[in-house]
Amino acid sequence: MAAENNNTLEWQALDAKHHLHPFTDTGALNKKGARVITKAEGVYLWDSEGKKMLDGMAGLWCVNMGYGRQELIDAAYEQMKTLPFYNTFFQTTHVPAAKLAQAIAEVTPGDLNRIFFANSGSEAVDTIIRLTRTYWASQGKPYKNILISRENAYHGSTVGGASLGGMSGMHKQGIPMVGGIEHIRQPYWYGEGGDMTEEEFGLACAKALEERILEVGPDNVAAFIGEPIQGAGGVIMPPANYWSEIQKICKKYDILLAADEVICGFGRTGSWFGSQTLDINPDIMSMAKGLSSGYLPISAVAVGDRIAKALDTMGEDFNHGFTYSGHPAAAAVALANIELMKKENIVEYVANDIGPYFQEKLRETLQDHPLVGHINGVGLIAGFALVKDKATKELFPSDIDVGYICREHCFNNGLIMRAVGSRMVLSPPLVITREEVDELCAKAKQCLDLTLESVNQL
Ligand code: PXG
Repeated sequence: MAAENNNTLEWQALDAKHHLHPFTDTGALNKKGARVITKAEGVYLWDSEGKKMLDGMAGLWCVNMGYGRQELIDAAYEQMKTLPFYNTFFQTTHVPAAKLAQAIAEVTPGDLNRIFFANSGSEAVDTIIRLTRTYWASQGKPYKNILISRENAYHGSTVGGASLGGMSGMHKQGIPMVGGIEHIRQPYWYGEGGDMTEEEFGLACAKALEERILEVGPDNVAAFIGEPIQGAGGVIMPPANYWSEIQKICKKYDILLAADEVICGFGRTGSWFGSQTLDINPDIMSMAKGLSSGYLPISAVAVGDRIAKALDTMGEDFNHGFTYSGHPAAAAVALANIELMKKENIVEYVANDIGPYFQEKLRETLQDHPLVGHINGVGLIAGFALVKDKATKELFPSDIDVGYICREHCFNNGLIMRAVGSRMVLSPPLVITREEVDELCAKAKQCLDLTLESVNQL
């Protein structure tokens, strides 16, 4: 990168010297220099070289209302002037936390009306681990403490979240992980369905839950947890019958159902929560990211009557919480974000207008591309595999990192599209317009062409 009239090289040098990045091979990054992002507006980002990029990932699946929203900026400023911090321990509350809890309860499905605050998706997931185990202990069943999750699930990066998630690369670096966690197969039909129909595969994946429950003993299983649609795993849409089967099994063995809505929540799928789009009735739900459109860190866990009543009657403290649980400035921003979503009817816009437009345009532009396997998604979340052979679904050999090649072409041509192995994923801000969707799809097509050229030259 040439940097004659700005400070890119200086910033990159500082970064290389002192900043350790998440999920990064630091040695490789520092040889190259990190891309320095300096400003953002609407659905666009700019780097320190003045390069403009369409942000097809809404930051990291979170800037749902887009960049530069004055309402959110003002909410943080005003709250910081009035009360920048107070805690919610020791029988204390403050107005933003109380109001935000109510606002969340109003949009969550079913009886999920009681809200616990944390600061990140990972902390919310850790809270689910502790809450579900505490629930069963309060019912006189402390042994009912196993959580069942799925391979290739992402539930965060704390020790609890990484253990619960099903990412083998993360488990490898955290041994020994938290105990009492089991993983079953993921419902990835395109990649793992073999000769089965989608329906048969959906049944088989749900059956895997029942088999595991019986293996470890139903009396030992506290909860099953899943993302309604797996996000970081590559946007894996489960077969249509999957969740209804999973719910039947949870009911049959009296196992709590936890939905991790950190990515699917707050309009992403065309409902307030992915659970509503996929017809899931969870007992407990984690949320983060879109809750504040990423402007400030905040997350929450919503619980239904069953768990709430147990906490109310436990007769002792639930010994869990964070200094910044319900942080006033973050809560004020999240509250303003929910108000803004309502004022702009953003959930309806995703459900009835821009979501269907995006899904259709994506298929129209990319489905016939020689590299593109089946495209899946709903609302403003989508993903597709990059394949060597469309007919056989054959993938590229592991020494060709086709996802990385594609991502680099995207960066260089003004589009942020994330690679998950050989799957490409998209999750643009919910405020994206039709013209911007057209631009996103045209750029994606151009970058797939460049990727094909690159792999053909290898
Ligand atoms: N649950 C789910 C479903 C998530 O997607 C978390 C929990 C953890 O949230 P925090 O706020 O602790 O990061 C997530 C986060 C990626 C990527 O590369 C995805 C996430 C985080 C970082 C990177 O796709 N999802």
